Parts: sequence; structure tokens; C-alpha cells
Amino acid sequence: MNLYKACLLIFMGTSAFADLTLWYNAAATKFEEALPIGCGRLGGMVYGGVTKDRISLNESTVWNGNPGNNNKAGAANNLANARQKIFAGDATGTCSAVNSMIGSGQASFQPVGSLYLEFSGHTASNYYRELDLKTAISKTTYTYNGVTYTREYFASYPDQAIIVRLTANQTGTISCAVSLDCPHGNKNFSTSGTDLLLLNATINAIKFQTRVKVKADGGTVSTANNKINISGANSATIIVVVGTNFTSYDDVSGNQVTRAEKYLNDIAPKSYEQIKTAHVNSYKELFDRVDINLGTPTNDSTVPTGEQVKRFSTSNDPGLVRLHYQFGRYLMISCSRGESQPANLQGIWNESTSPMWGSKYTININTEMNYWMVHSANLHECLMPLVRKLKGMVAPGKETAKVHWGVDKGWTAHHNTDLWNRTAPIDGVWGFTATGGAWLSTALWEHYLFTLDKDFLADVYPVIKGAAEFFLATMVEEPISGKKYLGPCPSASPENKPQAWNCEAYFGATMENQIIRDILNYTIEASKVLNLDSDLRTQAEAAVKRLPPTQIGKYGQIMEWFKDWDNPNDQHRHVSHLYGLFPSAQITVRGTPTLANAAKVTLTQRGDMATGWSLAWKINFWARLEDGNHAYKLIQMLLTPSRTDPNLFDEHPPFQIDGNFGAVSGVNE
Ligand code: FUC
Repeated sequence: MNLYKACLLIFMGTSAFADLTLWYNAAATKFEEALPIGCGRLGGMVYGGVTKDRISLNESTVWNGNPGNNNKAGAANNLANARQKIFAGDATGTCSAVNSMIGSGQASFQPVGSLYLEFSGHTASNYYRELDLKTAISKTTYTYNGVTYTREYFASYPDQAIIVRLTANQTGTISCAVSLDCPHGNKNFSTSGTDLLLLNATINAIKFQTRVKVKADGGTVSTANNKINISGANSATIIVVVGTNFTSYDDVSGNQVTRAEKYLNDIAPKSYEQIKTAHVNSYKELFDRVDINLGTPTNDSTVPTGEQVKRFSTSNDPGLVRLHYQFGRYLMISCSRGESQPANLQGIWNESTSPMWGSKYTININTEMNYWMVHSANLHECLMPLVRKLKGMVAPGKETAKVHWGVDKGWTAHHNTDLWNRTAPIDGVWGFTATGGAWLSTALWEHYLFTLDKDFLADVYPVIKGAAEFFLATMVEEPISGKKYLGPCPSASPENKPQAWNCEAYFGATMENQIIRDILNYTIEASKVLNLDSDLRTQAEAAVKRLPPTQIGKYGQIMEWFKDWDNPNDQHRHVSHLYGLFPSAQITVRGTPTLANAAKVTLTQRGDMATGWSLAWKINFWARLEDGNHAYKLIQMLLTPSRTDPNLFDEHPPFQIDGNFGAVSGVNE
């Protein structure tokens, strides 16, 4: 134990260094060092600054944009032409036809602003900051002028509020100015009475209100210049709530003011201890279900968490793998719960008004990866925000099926969606995969397999069935192989392009065939469980038999495309054609050893090094191939500063949460 830590142990009591704690001896200077708290709908990033603390705030429905679709009118008129060009072997013609079928853009997830706490004149000795995963409480403590100050921060699910608690070991020493900022143009700050601060803001269709209330013991509380001033208090509790007008993807008629008011009125009479106890109990109900023992931690946990990441390549500390694993479970509980929106690319933690990829839902891998772990890590309740979203995507997805694919059966979503449940293909030909909705829907069947909850299955069956019906209505017979396979067309392998064809779109990309196989089979199975739709079942059974099989190419690899176009030097981050190996189970070491060997060839050709989420996917692949050493090698590549931040956020780069969640799934595998 080093001297610094020994001092702190005496200073704080032993709990500070108990396990499952992220800890630091300096305030965060950037997002990647700040500590995330969240209760599903609300998120905060805690910086722990001494003279000026900052908690940046998010609410899961604060997005830009407006309700409405992003379909391109008349897109389906180009479909026959695109297919004709594909079957005529005209790549240029294919790309130009598919290009004319791309819809318009999508909205992006937006910050609410930040809460600031100013402690004029403070400097710190014995500074310490932590996030305790066992309680979901972050803490900052330091000594100034002989007084030890402590701040606790958490986001309460039962009370739907972010709480900051200020205490000190001497009475009457807490003085602090509390304020808000907001990066949006259309906003208004005000105060009410002596203890309430309000922010009203509008971003396109979304209106939100933030309310900050201070309750102090002793001293005085007053308002001036849009700040709440606490002076000479013994302790103080700061309560932050946010209400928005968002009701559903097509309804923004809610009242943000009455919602914010209600959250605050409900929590106002409660004591800090009551609020904290309710929070801890509700969190532990989910978190405490799972722990993992990977061996005795090395004494590496005597250095701050960011240092542990730096040292992992030599320390191989099982304690850090466990911490990272449990941090992933913590993040899921904190960003996908109850009435919240599902975890987006950054979970719920975003400070930028122009975040990378809109901090939205990329559904050609990333959102699915977020949720791989919910069942295996025993957090199945956390799937519910995604379940609700999927139900809400059916109607927009039916419209996209009509406008882009000319069918009035089923629903589809392409490679991205947003708060408004937009489902059209966007960005370019490389985004032309119609299996986004079907892939997401596989999580619904998986939920049934884990819970055997028939009521749940009956409730979500229209989503699963609709995803299958779309393909039954749109798949075409190919005249290329002589085998008359039935498959999706045009079809792309996410974001990758075969050099030999020079267009992303073709017939029957392997991943799309595999996803369709799953969604048809799940529909067949679900219809049997529920004793429904025997005609549809017969149709699906016939179609499954005609899907192109997963093929092995000239290098012994799994073929990414319908033709043997793979380049053995292609190190593309998407390994889409191994969907069949993971998350699906179409390729297994014992069931389909030849395909499993081919998957190994593909993974070897693709190489190990990749973006954060791609590394995480590869952990799952190698685990499924029953090669634990290779899976561990990828964990080593992930737990390094270029891929794991000091706060353990995964780096694509930039921060993208799928790598955190995908790694949890990988450890479970
Ligand atoms: C897909 C990936 C990128 C990134 C983005 C959010 O487009 O190919 O690497 O993760 O999603």
C-alpha cells in the first residue's frame, strides 16, 4: 500500500478502497475522466472540481429534429432498375440506382446543459474522487482550511432526479453558488423564491425544463442573478429534475413544466437519507445479481483507475477485468431503465451539440451490441426501453417498406434510427441494409428464450412477425448461381464494399441472409408457441429452405458476399458475415465444424486490432470458437489507454458505449 493510499484510508475509512470502485486523486479535466451517473432517463457526468464542480446533464428524450419520417418519395420506383443492374453485372448502374433510393438525415442526441457548484477560494489537499459500483454513488472529498468537505452524487431511479449532497466535518462551513448553463440558443434561466432555479429551453420540437432545488441544514439559501447561493450551511442537498414534452416518437404534446414540477414535488418532502436508501436499494436489486471471480486481484488497485488501465498490459490484473465488467453492468442499469429511451451510441452521456454519428442508434451492429449482455448479465429489465422502441418502429417501418420497397407487408428499418424512429436508408449505398429492424428484433425472441414469458412473446409477436413478413414480401430469386436462391436484393454487407464489384449493393450479402434466416425461424417458433398464423409459418418454412447458405470461399474463409469477392487483406472493422457465429448460433464449433474453421480463417485474415466495438465483437467471436486465450488477447487490446479511457469508457475512438457492453457480453461468453 502506498503512502498516499494509506493516508486516505485513515482519512476516509476503509470503504473508500473497497473493491468495485473507480477512483482518482485529481478532479476530472475532461469528459473521459469524469464519472457517469444515471437512472435511465437522466444522466450526469461528474467532474469533481474543487473551486468549481460540474455535472453535465442529459435527459434521454432531449434530441434535435422533429417528428416525421425520412423516407424518399418514389424511392421504390428505382427498385426494379437496381435489381436489373445487379443481375446484369453492372456495378456502376447498381450504385447509381441504389443511390437514388437513399432517404434524408436523422436527428442527434443533445445535452441538457451543466450544473455548476462554485466553492469560492477552495483549494484541496488529500483530494479523492470515486464511483462506487456497489451503490451507484460518486463521491468527491478533500481538505481545505482544516475542514474536510465531501460531496456525494447519484441519479435516483425511484425519484427520477439527480442528487448532490454537500457535507463537511465542521458545522456552518458549506458555502456554494449553484448555477446552470445550457448550450442551446433558445433558452431562459430564472429563479423562484429563495431556493429554486429554472431553465426552460427549446430545441426544434423538444421543449424541456430543468429545475434545481436546494435544501440546506443551517446557514442561509438565497437566489440572485440566476444562481442559488448557500452560505454557512452544515449540509445541503441539491436536487435536479428535468421534464420534457416528449411523449412518443410522433407525439410531443406532453407538458415539460408540469412534469418537472411533479418530479420535484414528489421528492421534496423526503429526507436525504430516505432518497439515498431508496436509490441504493433499487440499484442493488439489479446490480447485486451477478458477480464474477477471475482470480485474485494484483495489488494494482492501489493505483488510480486510469493508471490501472495504463499498466494492464503488464499487470494483467483480474481485478481490473472484473471492474470493467461490472462497470459495463453499472452503465446498462444507469442508461436503459424504466421509461428511458434505449442506450444510444453513448448510452445517455453526451455533452456535444454535434456528437459523433449523432449519438443516435446505429443498428447495423452498435445498438444490438449494446443489448447482447442484458440477458447473460442478468439485467433483462434493461431491455424494456428497446422493446418499447421496437414496437414504436413498426408503423414508421411499414411506411418505409412501402415507400422504399414497394410492399405493404411487414416493416423494415435500415442502418440507423433516432428518437423519431426514422427508418429509411440514409448516408449512401453503404447504408443500404434493410435488416436493422430484424436484427434488433432478434433480442425479443432471445428475451422469450431466457424468460419463457409467453405474455411477453404475445405482446411483441407483431414486431417479430412484421420483420419477417417484410422479407417474405421483398426477397427475390437470383439468376446468378443456377440454384435459384431466394434472398434480399439490393443487399449490402454493412459499410463494406467488395473491390471486385465496386459497389456496396448486390444480391444476398451473407449477414443479411443470416439475419433473415434467424428472423424467419424465430417467427416460425413464436407462431408455434402462440399457436398462431399457420399459413405464414408454412410460407416462412419454405422461404428458409431457399435462402443462400453461408458459403466458404477460395481462401477457406466465410464469404462476406454472395460471390467469392473477399480480399484476404481486408481488415474492415465490421465482421458482418460472422453474425452467424455471434450473436447468432448458425455457426458452432460442434454443430458446424467446417464453417467454424472458416470463421477462424476470416477472423485471422481480418486481424485483431480494430475500433473499440469491433474488438469487443471479436472477444465474443473467439469465445464462441472456444479459444479463450485469443479472447483474452482481445481483452488486453481493449484494456489499454487508446481503447479504454481513465473513466473506463470505451473508445472507438471517440467514446462509444457499445465497446463497454460488448466486452461484458464477451466475458460472459
Ligand atoms: C458504424 C461503424 C462506425 C461507428 C458508427 C457509429 O457506422 O462502422 O465504426 O461505430 O457505426
